Amino acid sequence: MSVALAPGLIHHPGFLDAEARGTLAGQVAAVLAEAPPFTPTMPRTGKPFSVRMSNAGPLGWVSDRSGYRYQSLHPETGRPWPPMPAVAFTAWAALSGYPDPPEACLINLYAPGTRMGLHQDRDEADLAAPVLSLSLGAPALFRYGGLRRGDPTRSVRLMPGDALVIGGPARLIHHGIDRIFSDGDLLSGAEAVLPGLPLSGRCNLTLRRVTCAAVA
Ligand code: MD6
Ligand code: FE
Repeated sequence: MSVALAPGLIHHPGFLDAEARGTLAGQVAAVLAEAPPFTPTMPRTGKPFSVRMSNAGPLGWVSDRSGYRYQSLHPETGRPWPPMPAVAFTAWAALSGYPDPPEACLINLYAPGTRMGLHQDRDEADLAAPVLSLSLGAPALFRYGGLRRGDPTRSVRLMPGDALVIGGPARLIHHGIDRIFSDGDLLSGAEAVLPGLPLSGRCNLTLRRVTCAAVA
């Protein structure tokens, strides 16, 4: 079952069942053991994000005083990012509608009370590919708007196991996370603690194509 929230913005509630969520959580824990979460900082100001991050796959998204970019090495360990979780890779094949495999898997870790401000994902050279998001752990309130920052917004609750595809005419919409629901919120299906991960709260994976395929 899937729901078009807007043209190009497709929500797949419960895409990962409990078994797949458990497998993915274990695969994410293995990535984090090799590529520990880091705290990105804002370009120019150096203000820390409240969300911690890591990456898997050939390229990882990082942010520091010099800007946002993709790079092949962890900013603190200097080692390559680990391979992408297999469950995430399979989800891309099923949902992206894109012929080539993802190049980057950004892992966002939200402790209770953290949020992510309204932003666009536009650091990728290939905007023909969608971004695929997979959610684990605590539910979150996802806000989405339009191509202009001031456009009206709506919100949808992302539950553990939900997939969200942002592509086509929605590829550059503004979006963010307003709220992580905690233990006290008593939502059915909530998993307040992520098994195997060094954090309670929420984990979101976003899979992306970064580079444009070479023109033959
Ligand atoms: C999050 N997601 O769900 C933040 N970006 O934690 C994103 O920023 C996002 O869900 C691009 C495409 C899908 C997303
Ligand atoms: Fe985003």
